[in-house]
Amino acid sequence: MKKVMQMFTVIIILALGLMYLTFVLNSQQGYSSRNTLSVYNWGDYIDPDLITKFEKETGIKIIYQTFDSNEAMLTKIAHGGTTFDIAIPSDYAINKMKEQGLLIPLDHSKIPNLKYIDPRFLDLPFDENNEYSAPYFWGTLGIIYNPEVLEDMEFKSWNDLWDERLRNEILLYDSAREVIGMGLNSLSYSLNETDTDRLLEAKRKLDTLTPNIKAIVGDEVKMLLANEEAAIGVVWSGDASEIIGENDKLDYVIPDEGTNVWFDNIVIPASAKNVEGAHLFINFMLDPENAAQNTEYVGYSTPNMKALAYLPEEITGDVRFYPGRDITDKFELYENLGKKMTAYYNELFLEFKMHRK
Ligand code: N2P
Repeated sequence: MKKVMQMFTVIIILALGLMYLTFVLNSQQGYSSRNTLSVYNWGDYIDPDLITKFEKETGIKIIYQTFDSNEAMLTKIAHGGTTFDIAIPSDYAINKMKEQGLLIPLDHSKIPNLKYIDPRFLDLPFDENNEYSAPYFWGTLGIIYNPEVLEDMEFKSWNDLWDERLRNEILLYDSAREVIGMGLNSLSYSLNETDTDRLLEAKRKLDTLTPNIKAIVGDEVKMLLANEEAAIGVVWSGDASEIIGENDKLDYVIPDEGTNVWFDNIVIPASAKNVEGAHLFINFMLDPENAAQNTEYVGYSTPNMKALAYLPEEITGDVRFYPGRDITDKFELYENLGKKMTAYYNELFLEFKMHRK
């Protein structure tokens, strides 16, 4: 009997020890997830000083990772291996994430700085009432070119890119929607085309652009163009503004057929561990002074009305980067095309890239 009692005591002690250990580990994990914030953003898309400022103000340490396309970001978040508290996707990708249950709704009472966002950028079709997303930057896709190298050339149409004087001069992003979209635009088709004949036609047309393509790149596009290692690029407006800031010989135009207008918004992925910290971060980035600082650093256009007041007129008055609603209303937003069609766009883009080799 004594032995049984002894064994019983040992078991009780072991069980209590185990419970204590679990409690300590759990509370440590809770502590660490409350004190870190894992942020997933496009490359070159935040002023690093703002990360330091947020960390100082809140005591929360930011763990920062970058992506270079919505597709890469979606794959990583959907696979769930890494968890993020914040991500900054574009419009159609936000719609996809909502559909797949990959986001949690925002608590607007914790983001009072939402009031500084121009209503033009709120309540957009990809996220009505901004239930899941808060505006970060916006822009267009267009052509940046060096008029000194390309004397007498004008870019009135996307078709001008096919001019034989542009041999080995064009840089494109490694991004399916942008490249296939440009092919579609050049044929005056919709950027959300789902007719496979038209899509094949656009892909075949893009194949004929091959001799003019110098490289398919990521963020290095800015360095290559600013250093005049290529004379022309199909780039997002904010990259163009940054490049022109470094080399003012270059110019940015949107061809007559129109283009894509895009909106990058901040979201909280469903797997977030620090939802409280994520709201703090969103509100911090929407603070007008922080938003203005970020805009000056990154070069993209801010949707924050009050931030505009802190920015020089030469930035906010430049219609190439702050086109009015009358202009952007004529442009198209990428729509969420669904799984099958997205896969088809990606396949066409891959074939196009293979064709170059
Ligand atoms: C910044 C990329 C901006 C993405 N490097 C445009 N949606």
